[in-house]
Amino acid sequence: MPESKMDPKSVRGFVGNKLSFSDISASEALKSAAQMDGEDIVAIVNASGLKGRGGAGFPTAKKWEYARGQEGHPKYIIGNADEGEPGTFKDRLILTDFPELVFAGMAIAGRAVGAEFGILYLRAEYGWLRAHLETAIERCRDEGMLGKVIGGAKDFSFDISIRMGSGAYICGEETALLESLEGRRGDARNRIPFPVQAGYLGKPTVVNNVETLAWVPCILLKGPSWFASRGTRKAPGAWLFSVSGDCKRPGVYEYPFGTSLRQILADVGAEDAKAVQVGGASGTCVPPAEFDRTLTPGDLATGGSIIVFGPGQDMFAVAENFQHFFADESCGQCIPCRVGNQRLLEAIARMRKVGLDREAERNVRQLAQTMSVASKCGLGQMSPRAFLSILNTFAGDLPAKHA
Ligand code: L3W
Ligand code: SF4
Repeated sequence: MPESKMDPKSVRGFVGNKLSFSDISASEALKSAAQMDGEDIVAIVNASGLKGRGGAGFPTAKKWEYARGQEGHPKYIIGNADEGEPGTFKDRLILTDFPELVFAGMAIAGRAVGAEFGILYLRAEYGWLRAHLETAIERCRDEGMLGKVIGGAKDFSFDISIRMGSGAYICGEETALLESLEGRRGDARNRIPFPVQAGYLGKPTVVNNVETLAWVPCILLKGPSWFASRGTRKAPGAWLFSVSGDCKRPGVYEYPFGTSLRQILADVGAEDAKAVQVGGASGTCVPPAEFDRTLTPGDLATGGSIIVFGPGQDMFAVAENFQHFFADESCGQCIPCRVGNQRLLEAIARMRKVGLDREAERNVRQLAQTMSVASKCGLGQMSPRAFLSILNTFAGDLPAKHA
């Protein structure tokens, strides 16, 4: 079927449990934001403890506070919908089922920092969602949720346009995304300056993940203590997880931070898992002895994705598959990532043929270490992680070393 004809609702996938978003009215949240000034909004988001859901967990209120304090104008709010981490599809569900919450979150962020214009940067592979999202934007304009007078407040103006991604994983990294938005190749920029200081067109810019934005109207309506009452002290709130792989009930699930991996595996029908990849290809591969670990930044950091590997899986085939992805997606700008990912791929392929000896293991660990410290952006820094965690636990999946 041509992509333009795909019905978002029919490909949205299975929702495993009740999502908090389903009870929230974006319009009511905007009316409530219209009664507040930017400082009040930042204070409420700060009290909730909301942290970024794009993978790094940076405090949302702090980012907004920085942007609010900048002199430059105009300011911009970017919704990062370039969801490209393998095994991750929770933002797609949010865009399908709750687009108004994302747009309301962007408008509220705009009121908080003093921005009147937002851009949703939509993953190229989600092009079939564009018409659905444009219709939702039109509906928001018609209902006074976007435009010149939002929630009845004459000083609350915000509008959004959609821009398509470039089909490259690196463009999910915020500075590469900005390059791409400005019409250049999606190469990561050096930070400092951070986007809040000099982002889109050199102006103060907040880049937030889709899910982060969707939580904002929930926090405004239900209160920061409602949000913080779930999760842990250090990681308040809940997160949406994309669960895929060898399990009976793959789909999107909402869990508070601090939920154990074992609990999730029971819910999705994967008690016999051989391993679980937490955080997509850039994440960590967890063996059964560690299934009591919890999904929380201090323990298992997660980009919202869980891939289950059943008893029959060869974990080095998995590592090779992830490595192919990184070698392919490296933007090529810096040597540790460009060359390192290719070398790592060759090393894994060789190990799968001839096994592993001490020298090969030492070399490959050194290479991985260099890549994680010397690569310019998250892609190169994180890319050896899955392989290393597989090497630490599943070396038994390799053939015995030949002389
Ligand atoms: C102002 C400071 N802002 C940090 C901001 C920064 C960014 C956020 C996190 O992502 C993970 C990795 C990738 N003043 C600031 C400041 N910020 N210090 O906080 O920054 P950071 O450096 O902790 O992490 P990072 O390098 O941005 C690392 C993954 O993010 N990644 C994300 C992709 C996300 C999507 C998506 O949301 N659709 O694709 C890409 O590399 O895997 O795990 O905003 O500016 N002093
Ligand atoms: Fe490009 Fe990789 Fe360097 Fe990032 S780490 S700038 S993706 S080559």
